[in-house]
Amino acid sequence: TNPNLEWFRSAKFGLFIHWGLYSKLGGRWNDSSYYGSGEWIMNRAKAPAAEYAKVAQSFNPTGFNAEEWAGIAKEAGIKYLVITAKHHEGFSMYDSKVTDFDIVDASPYKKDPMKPLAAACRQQGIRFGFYYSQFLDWHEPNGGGNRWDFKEADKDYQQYYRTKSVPQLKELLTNYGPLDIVWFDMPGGLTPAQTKTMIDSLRQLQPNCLFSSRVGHNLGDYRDFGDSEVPPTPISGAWESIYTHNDSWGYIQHDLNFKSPKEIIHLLSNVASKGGNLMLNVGPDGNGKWPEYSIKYLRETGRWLNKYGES
Ligand code: JFZ
Repeated sequence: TNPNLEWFRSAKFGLFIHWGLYSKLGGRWNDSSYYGSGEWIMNRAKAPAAEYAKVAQSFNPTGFNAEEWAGIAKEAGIKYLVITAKHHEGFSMYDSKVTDFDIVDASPYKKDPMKPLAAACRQQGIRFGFYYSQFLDWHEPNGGGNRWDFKEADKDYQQYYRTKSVPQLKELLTNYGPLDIVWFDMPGGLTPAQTKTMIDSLRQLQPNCLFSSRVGHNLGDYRDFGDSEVPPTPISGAWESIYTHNDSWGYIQHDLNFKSPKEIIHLLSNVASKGGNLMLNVGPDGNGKWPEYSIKYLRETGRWLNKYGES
């Protein structure tokens, strides 16, 4: 068995964070409002890439406070945190030299929030990782998924991997200290052999970092179940269930359907009893603040775990 998995197998509770330009939109594009999967709004509205990119010009999350985020996670009993470095919209939430479509170059915020967040997590003893959408990228002509601006027949996926995806993954695996997880999502455009070559080159940078199963072709280190899915019986091997706190991964202003502390604890014990980890998602808003109920309910979950949990 893989010794890198040791910490993961006893972690039980992780925090997922979806944060990007969609967080600023909060489920609204022009005059339409959307419910669920707020991070998919560009696709659902078929927003032209050039129009959508303008959201960056007013994305200024001055309310972001890395110590506060890590502090709430710690209070909640969270053992690892995975945050979106780049979701399908294509916007890099960190300082990337590969593109200008990133938070430092394209937004008035001009700072890299991932640097202090990685540091604050380490300070709190919380393991840290990045979500990275390695294939879907609706901003790029050669990225996967955007067929409303770019013709499928014109796409060169290899070119996308070579010029954006792989160089960005290398940045993430180089500039943020030791990472515990790279959470890949929605594979595509590569053969098993090509995926293997990519993974091998990334593993060289950080041999101890775990890669999620959605890297594709069974080359990940642990198994992820589909969204909001818990297996019916105990499962051997390392695995994770992912759920979101309300009904969307990315922030939706009009979604207040948050799971109560009681529901979170039931979920945690259901998953833990079958040998897995629960990674619960929170969607901060465009100002960098978590929904009030996410803060409140996660803190209450932590209080319960302190009293009755084992760890
Ligand atoms: C993906 C993303 O498209 C989504 O926006 C979010 O980030 C989520 C965590 O991951 O959506 C998926 C991917 C895989 C499955 C379901 C939703 N699946 O395997 O069941």
